[in-house]
Amino acid sequence: MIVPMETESLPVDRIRQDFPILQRRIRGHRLIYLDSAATSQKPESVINAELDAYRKFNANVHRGAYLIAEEATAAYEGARKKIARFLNAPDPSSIIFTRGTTEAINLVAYSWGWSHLKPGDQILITEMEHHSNIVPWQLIAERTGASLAVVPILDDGTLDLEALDRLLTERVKLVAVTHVSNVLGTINPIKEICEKARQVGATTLVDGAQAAPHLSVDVTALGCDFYALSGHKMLGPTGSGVLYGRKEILEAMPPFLGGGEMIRTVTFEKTTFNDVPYKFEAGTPAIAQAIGLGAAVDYLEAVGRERIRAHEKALTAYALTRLQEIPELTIYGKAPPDGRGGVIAFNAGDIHPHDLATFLDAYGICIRAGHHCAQPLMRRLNVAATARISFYLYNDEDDIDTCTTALKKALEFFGR
Ligand code: C6P
Repeated sequence: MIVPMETESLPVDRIRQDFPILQRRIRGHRLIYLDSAATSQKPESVINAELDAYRKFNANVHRGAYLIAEEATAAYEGARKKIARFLNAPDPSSIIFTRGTTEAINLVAYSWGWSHLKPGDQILITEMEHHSNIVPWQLIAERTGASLAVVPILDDGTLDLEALDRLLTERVKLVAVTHVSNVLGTINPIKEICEKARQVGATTLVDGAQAAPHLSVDVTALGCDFYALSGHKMLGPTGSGVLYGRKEILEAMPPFLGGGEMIRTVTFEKTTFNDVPYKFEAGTPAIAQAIGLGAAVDYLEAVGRERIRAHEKALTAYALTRLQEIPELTIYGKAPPDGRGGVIAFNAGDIHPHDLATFLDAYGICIRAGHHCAQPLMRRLNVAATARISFYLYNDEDDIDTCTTALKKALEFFGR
């Protein structure tokens, strides 16, 4: 890993050398990856950590009575400790490995939601949620008789906090809110929302899919009950993710999936369950992926999360300035760079975002186009889809310049 610590600014050229895929050329062009909100690229150290898990100590965890099984268990549990430290969770046992944010939220919905919600209760979400933080709650509401209430957004793409105050009544048993919007980039005031939720006795779940990779997340300071994240968006392998839960709440929750590992004793009459976090990790977990995620945490910490955040904030400000040079573009979300993550969604007149993405692909530029799994938000913005660029520690102003130039060419090409 080549990450000098002596400079304040990120040495992007050197960081790029750690990412094998960024050495690729696409149709004769340097690969410019502007879709990290969908999934991030992986540094060599993460790829090697996962490979090593298979090459050197591949065995099941918590079971084997031989050396490589002990090594696999130590590496897997070591990754859990790293993530607990990364999130400032009080205890590694409050960290549950999942396949990603979606599975983490579903775990809470089916375990906590199903056992706690009843007719008349409300689940408060927001208009900017990803489908992962909408659909599981709808499914649980149907089963329990609870209902969904939705905090609207304002025209600038921030949450309507006055509406939140009005909606946050004693009927609300759960507030489930995204930390950073995957479309608008808005960073929500999670600490304040959790504080307000606590005052009415509501439990809180934060969808951290777009926040944990980019911000210094401290679950203790935020005061949330649950925090969900996706490892693959923070340099880790696909199939890795985390649910942080406050230990007292996790201990009181019924299991989600049943099977091996999550039990203490099983008879045909009755099963008793393992301690947390194992109670929620039924079956053989994604061992190599969790170990890879531990290596991703090492990498992010070596670079420094404050530095990454400062870099992305500056890059977002620069990108907004460059994109605003193109009068045909409509940019969605007007939070200032201080209050937004490195995500910019836009449309170029009536050019379909998929056409735009295909045009940019010819220049080796990867952007996302579509509804971004946020159809209710698309409806609020009055669009079917948008184009979206998103940044990470391996992007720089050159990427933005090349993308801006290609967008201008696209407008010419499509005759706008
Ligand atoms: N958003 C995007 O391109 P999974 O798929 O479980 O790793 O993450 C789901 C998820 C949950 N919440 C938010 C805020 C997200 O952005 C995502 C994933 C990707 O925006 C894929 S749709």
